[in-house]
Amino acid sequence: MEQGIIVKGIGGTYEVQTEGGLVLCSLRGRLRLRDDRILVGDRVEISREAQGRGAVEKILPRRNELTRPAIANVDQVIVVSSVQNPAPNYLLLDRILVQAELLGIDCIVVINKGDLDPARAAELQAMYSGISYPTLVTSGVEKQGLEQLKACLQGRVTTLAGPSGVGKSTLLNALDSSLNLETGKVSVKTQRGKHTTRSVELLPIGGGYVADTPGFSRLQIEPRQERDLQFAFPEFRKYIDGCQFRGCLHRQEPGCQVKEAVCRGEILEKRYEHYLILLAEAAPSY
Ligand SMILES: Nc1nc2c(ncn2[C@@H]2O[C@H](COP(=O)(O)OP(=O)(O)OP(=O)(O)O)[C@@H](O)[C@H]2O)c(=O)[nH]1
Ligand SMILES: [Mg+2]
Ligand SMILES: [Zn+2]
Repeated sequence: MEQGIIVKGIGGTYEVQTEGGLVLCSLRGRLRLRDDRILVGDRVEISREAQGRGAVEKILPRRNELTRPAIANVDQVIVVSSVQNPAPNYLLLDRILVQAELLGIDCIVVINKGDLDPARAAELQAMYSGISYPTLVTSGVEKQGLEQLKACLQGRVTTLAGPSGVGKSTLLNALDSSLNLETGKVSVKTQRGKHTTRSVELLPIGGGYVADTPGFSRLQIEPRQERDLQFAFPEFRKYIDGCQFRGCLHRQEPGCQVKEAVCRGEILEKRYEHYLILLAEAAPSY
C-alpha cells in the first residue's frame, strides 16, 4: 500500500504527502472514530480513490508525540523566542525544552527579532548556548541568520514552538517567500501576539519538513516520574551523581551538588527555579 505523511488536517480531511504527490484523504471506517487521535506528522498508509482523492487506511506506529504543538514523529524542536515585543517568557521556553528533552528530541533555540536589540540578542544566545543548546539569532524582517536556520532543516522533520507573536510564520516566509503564511501584529498595549496561525501544518522547506504552529502560552509538563525531570536539564547532569543522597531531587537535601553549582553560578538560578516549579507540578505531594 502507498505510504505518506500527514501534512495538514482540515475538518476530517487530511492532506497526505506521498512520493506521488499530495493526496486529499478522508479516514477509512474505524479510523474515523479516532479522528482526534490523528496528528500532523503521522505516517500513514493510504489507498487511492477516484479524482485523485484517497483514504487513510492505517496509522503507522509513532516514534514520538508532542502535545504543544500537537505533532507526531518530530526529529527536532526549534524553540523560538523574540528579543522583545513580546519579551522572552523564560518559564514557557523552559517548559518547551523540558517537554522535548523528556521525549529525547533535539532542541535548537532561535532568538528572533535580533534587529530590535542586537546586544540583548547576543546575551540570550550566550545564555542558552551555555546550557548546551545550539542557538541562533535571526531576524525575519531584516533577513538575518536565515542561511544557518535553513541548514538546520536539511533532511529532518522540525517543528517550531513558542509564544504567539515571536515571528515563527515570518521566519518561514523569509526562508521561502512562496509560502505566504499569514502573520499578525503584536499588540502594543498587551505585548501579546494575536494567535494568527491557527493550525499545525508541515511545509517542505530546506530539504526537510518544517511545521508552522500556533503560538501558545500554557504547557503542562508530565514526566512519567518526578525523578526523570532532573535529566531534562542538561546542565544538571554532571552534578547529579555527586549528590550525597542517591535519589536526591535537589530541593532541601543536604550535600546537594546541583544546589552548590547554583550557588557558585555554574547553573543559572532561573533554570533551577524553573526546575523546582516543574517538580512541584509533577509531584504536588512533596
Ligand atoms: N522587528 C521584527 N519584527 C518581526 C520579526 N519577525 C516577525 N516580526 C513581527 O512580529 C509580528 C508577529 O509575527 P508572526 O510571524 O505572525 O508571529 P508568530 O510567531 O507566527 O505568531 P502566531 O502565529 O500568533 O503564533 C509581525 O508583526 C511580524 O512582522 C523580526 O525579526 N523583527
Ligand atoms: Mg504564526
Ligand atoms: Zn542534589
